[in-house]
Amino acid sequence: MNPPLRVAVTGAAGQISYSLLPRIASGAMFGPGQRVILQLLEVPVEKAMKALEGVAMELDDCAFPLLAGMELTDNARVAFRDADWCLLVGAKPRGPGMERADLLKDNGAIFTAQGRIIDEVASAEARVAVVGNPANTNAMIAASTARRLPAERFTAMVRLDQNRAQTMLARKAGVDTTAVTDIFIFGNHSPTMFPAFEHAKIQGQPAATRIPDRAWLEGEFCEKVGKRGAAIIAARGASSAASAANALVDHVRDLCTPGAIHSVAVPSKGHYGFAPEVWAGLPVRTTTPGSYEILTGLTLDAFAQSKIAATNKELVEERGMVADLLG
Ligand code: NAX
Repeated sequence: MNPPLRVAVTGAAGQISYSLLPRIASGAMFGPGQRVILQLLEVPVEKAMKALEGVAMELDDCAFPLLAGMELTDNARVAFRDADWCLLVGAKPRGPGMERADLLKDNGAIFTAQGRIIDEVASAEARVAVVGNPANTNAMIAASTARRLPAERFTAMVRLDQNRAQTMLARKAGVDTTAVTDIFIFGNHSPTMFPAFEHAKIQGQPAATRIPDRAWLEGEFCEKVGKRGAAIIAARGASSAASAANALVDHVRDLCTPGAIHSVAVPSKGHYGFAPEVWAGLPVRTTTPGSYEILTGLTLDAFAQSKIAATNKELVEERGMVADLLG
């Protein structure tokens, strides 16, 4: 058997992690033959650390065969030491009356510090996946501090948006979700992101052929994918957790699976009209485990270009708001 992978998870006592950690420990993320050591980071607050102890007790009580160890800590250096994967879930939530710029700055400070420490102490092969919002910009900030690890190793999650779009297309066409492929998310993990339906396929045919309702695709579909997070909060009284954890499992598993084609927020390098220095959701193909190439050559009509321009504008604005934090 391979040596255990060290997986650092921040925000480990939060609601996403509560759904995520059992999935990692059960083998859903790295496969049924791969043991894992969980390195769990929380804030240095008694309540949070106590809650983390409770989570660890539950993981113990699952007797997962693949769980080779756990470390519970409020020290980022301990959490990220020799980590193969760093899953950055913890972030400061937006409080009442808080401006977006303040949220960006507060989280920017967290991700500057964590990016720097990851770069110093994580495995030379470390990969980073950011979930904590604003995820794209947080990934960019963390990557900007790194001197040893290449920027491409820092990704942010747009997979929840992809999964939401996949199910919505399947429902509309009356098919199983597995019949829907190649639905890619472009841009920011925010209501501006664009689910690019024109490349999507349903049972191998263009989605627009199977769903000939262009007004629905451009209107309700895009809007509902973008605002799904708010709809969950309105219904559940809390933000998406199980589906976010599931999306992170998909994000990492597909990044470990050569040939997988999926949406990931990565440094755009100017593809598809995005500013070169922002982290944008883009279609990628995994090349070797943990590495990917951006899929190029997809055509974008005027509608798609206008949607991409809007989400790129937001990413560029976010970058401007944290310019002083970039390393
Ligand atoms: P919770 O508030 O339940 O948990 C967050 C946890 O992070 C808390 O336990 C907190 O103590 C901890 N934390 C805060 N700062 C930390 C730090 N510097 N180091 C370590 N731990 C820290 O939030 P939860 O529902 O789990 O959501 C976590 C993040 O995911 C939020 O930023 C949320 O906005 C974001 N989301 C991102 C999604 C995406 O698709 N990219 C979707 C779901 C979710 O909204």
